[in-house]
Amino acid sequence: MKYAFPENFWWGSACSATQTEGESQGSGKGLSIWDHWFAAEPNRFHNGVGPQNTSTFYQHWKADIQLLKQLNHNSFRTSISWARLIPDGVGEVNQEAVAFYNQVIDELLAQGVTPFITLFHFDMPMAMQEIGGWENRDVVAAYARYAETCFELFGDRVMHWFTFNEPIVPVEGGYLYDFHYPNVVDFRRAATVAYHTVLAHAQAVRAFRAGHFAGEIGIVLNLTPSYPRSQNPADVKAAHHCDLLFNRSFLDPVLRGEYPADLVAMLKAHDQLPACLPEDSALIADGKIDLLGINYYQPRRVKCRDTAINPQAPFMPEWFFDSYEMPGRKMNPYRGWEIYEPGIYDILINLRDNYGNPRCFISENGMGVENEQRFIENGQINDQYRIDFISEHLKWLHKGISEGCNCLGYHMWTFIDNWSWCNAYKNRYGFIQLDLTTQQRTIKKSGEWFAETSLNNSFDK
Ligand code: BGP
Repeated sequence: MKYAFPENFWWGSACSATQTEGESQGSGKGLSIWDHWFAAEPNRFHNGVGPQNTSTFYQHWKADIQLLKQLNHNSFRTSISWARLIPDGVGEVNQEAVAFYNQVIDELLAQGVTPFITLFHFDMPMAMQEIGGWENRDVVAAYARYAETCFELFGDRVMHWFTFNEPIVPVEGGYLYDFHYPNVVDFRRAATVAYHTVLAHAQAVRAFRAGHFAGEIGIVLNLTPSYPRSQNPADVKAAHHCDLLFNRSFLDPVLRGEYPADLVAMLKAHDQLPACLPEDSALIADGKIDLLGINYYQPRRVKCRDTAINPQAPFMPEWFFDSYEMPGRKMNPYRGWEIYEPGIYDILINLRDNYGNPRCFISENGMGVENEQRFIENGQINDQYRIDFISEHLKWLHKGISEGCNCLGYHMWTFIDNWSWCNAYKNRYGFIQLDLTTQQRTIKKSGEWFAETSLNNSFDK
């Protein structure tokens, strides 16, 4: 069967500044929380590999953009590093960074690859973290100024902006589950961070609209459909709570301009609401987006709790649910994530039916695999598993589009194998293999498959 996609469908991949640029301590860049945390606790990072030398895009951007072209990308998402552009978070702009991002954007355009630019991908400048990070409203204002600076510097050429990538991840990692700096475990502080991130997003959208910049502005959210173990009302309720906490906490403000009433009620009942100012709701209403990026890796399967809550333990999302391991689920054992292709379709249908069918695209989907060298045949990684992963997801995406969903493209995570935060280079996601010693780049079989698919705007299966 042939799966053909709409005209001008976006085919590409995504990455982020911290994970690819390297040169994290030079060229005028300020430190981010990642540089600081690695210096303090290198043991937290797989094989002690930190953010200094990630994939050397800062040196090899020109050759790498050639490779993008070779993969027939018509679009590509990366992020601007706030700490590189404005080393102290506020104040002076680093001209070397301006020159670097200008070159990258210009070269992408020259090669016919549309740049999609994210403004914040987990990388808080350390100077901003030192004054409280997202817990401090001054940082919200500083972020809005940084966003405006980016629109002014690059907005004549960048037509697709994203305020945040997966804004819930720094909330979960940094303030609940101890996998990002500052390793706080405190729900109310987490809720404040999430709330201020939404305000920061809305401020940036306001600045974008007020400046009448060309193009469009959106956000990238990791949406994890919540599936209950059964239709028992207790399980269904657990799934509803997860949906409120992990999806709708960002999805509703950016698409509907307000928070779900049940989420607010739920946090209020547990005395976890952040401090709100009267003018906040008008600001949030102004944060409605033009384009939604959807990152989809895995579903969330839940059931109602089997055990009573320990009243001494910190208040956590898990007070409302237990994770459920569905028998027979398909796993990516390297990352420990379930692979469930219909999830992509369920997300799109939910957006179509409950959110007015917004303009959206899949901004990340991917499969991290360990020790891929074992699949080398004639000098190339034969990653048939990745081709199967992509094509099975694309089938469901195709079904969504054929049923009217407004999905405009598909970007893979990622282009060249890159640095996965605390997992460093453990799991490889790229279309292109990276030799960490020589920095040599070699296209994998999936890269060739994707180039072909993008060229034909279709694939057969
Ligand atoms: C997403 C992030 C990416 C990327 C990817 C893969 O959540 O937007 O930055 O890293 O996941 O996950 P990981 O690197 O943790 O394996």
